[in-house]
Amino acid sequence: MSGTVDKHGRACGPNGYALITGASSGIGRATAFKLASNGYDLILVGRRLPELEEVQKKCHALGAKQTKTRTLDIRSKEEVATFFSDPWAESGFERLSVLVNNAGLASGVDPLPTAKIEDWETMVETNLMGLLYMTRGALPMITQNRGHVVNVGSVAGVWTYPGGGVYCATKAAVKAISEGLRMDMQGSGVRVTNIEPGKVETDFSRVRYRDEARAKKEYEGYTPLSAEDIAECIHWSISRPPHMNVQEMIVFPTAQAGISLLHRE
Ligand code: NDP
Ligand code: 8X3
Repeated sequence: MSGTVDKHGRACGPNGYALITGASSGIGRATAFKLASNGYDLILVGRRLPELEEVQKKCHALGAKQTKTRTLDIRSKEEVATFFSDPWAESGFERLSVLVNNAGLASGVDPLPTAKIEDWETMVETNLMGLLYMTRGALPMITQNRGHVVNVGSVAGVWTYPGGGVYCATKAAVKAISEGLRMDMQGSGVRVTNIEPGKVETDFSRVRYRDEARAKKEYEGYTPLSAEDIAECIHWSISRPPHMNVQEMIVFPTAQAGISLLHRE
C-alpha cells in the first residue's frame, strides 16, 4: 500500500483518497475543497465533466496532490461496476479511506396522487440505489483501510412534509442504510456517518423546481446553511480519532426550527 498509514493500518486522513459523489456542485464541491485544503487526495465523480474539471483545478490550487475525475451516473449499476473495476482508478482505490455519498436530488414537489412517476424513479434510483451501488463498490477498499462512509441524508429523512413524500422516503432509507451498514460493519473499524442538513443554498432547489424564480424564493428572508457549512460537518466527522464515530448529525439553519418551520424576516 502506498501512502502513510496509521497504527491501525488505516490509510486515513490526509494520507488517503476520498471519493466524493456529486462533486460538480453544491455540498459535494464544497467538500472537495475542504478536503483538498486538508491534504486529502480526491476522486471526484458526477455527470458533468466541465464542472468536475473546474473543481479539480481548484482542489490542486488548494493543496490536493493527487486528484482524479470521472463522469459517472450513479443510477447505472453497470457504470458503477465498470468504474470500480477500471485500472484507471486502481492506484487511488488502494488508498481509498473515505466515501462521501453526496450525489442526490429532489425532483418536483407535487402531491403523491399527481406527481410524475419519472420523478419518483429518478429520486429512488439516485438517492437510494445509486448510494447502494457506490457503497457496495467502495466497501472492499474502505474495509481494507478501516475507512469511513459518509452519507449525505437530510432532515427530510427524519421528518416528512407535504409534496416531499418520495424524496423524504429516499432520505429515510439513507438513515436506515446508514444504521444497517454500521451494524453490519461492527468490529471492522469502518465508521458510518449520516449527515442530515436542513435548508442549504445550492442548486438543489433549481433542480427540484426547474424554475429559477421559485428556487430563489426558497432561500429568501433568512440565512440558509451554505454548502461550506456542511463540508465542515463532513470534515469534522472524518477527522475524529478512530475510536469515535459520529453516527448522525442534524443541522438546521438557526431560522429553521423544524422541517416546515422557517422564520422569514
Ligand atoms: P446540488 O444540486 O448542488 O448537487 C447535487 C449533486 O448531485 C450534483 O453534483 C450532481 O452532479 C449530483 N448528481 C445528481 N444526480 C446524479 C447522478 N445520477 N449521478 C451522479 N451524480 C449525480 O445539490 P446539493 O449540493 O444541495 O445536494 C447534495 C446532497 O445534499 C443531495 O443528496 C441532497 O439530497 C442533499 N441535501 C441537500 C439539502 C439542501 O437543502 N440543499 C439539504 C439536505 C440534504 P451532476 O449533475 O454533475 O451529475
Ligand atoms: C433538503 C432539505 O427540507 O428542502 O433535503 O427537503 S428539504
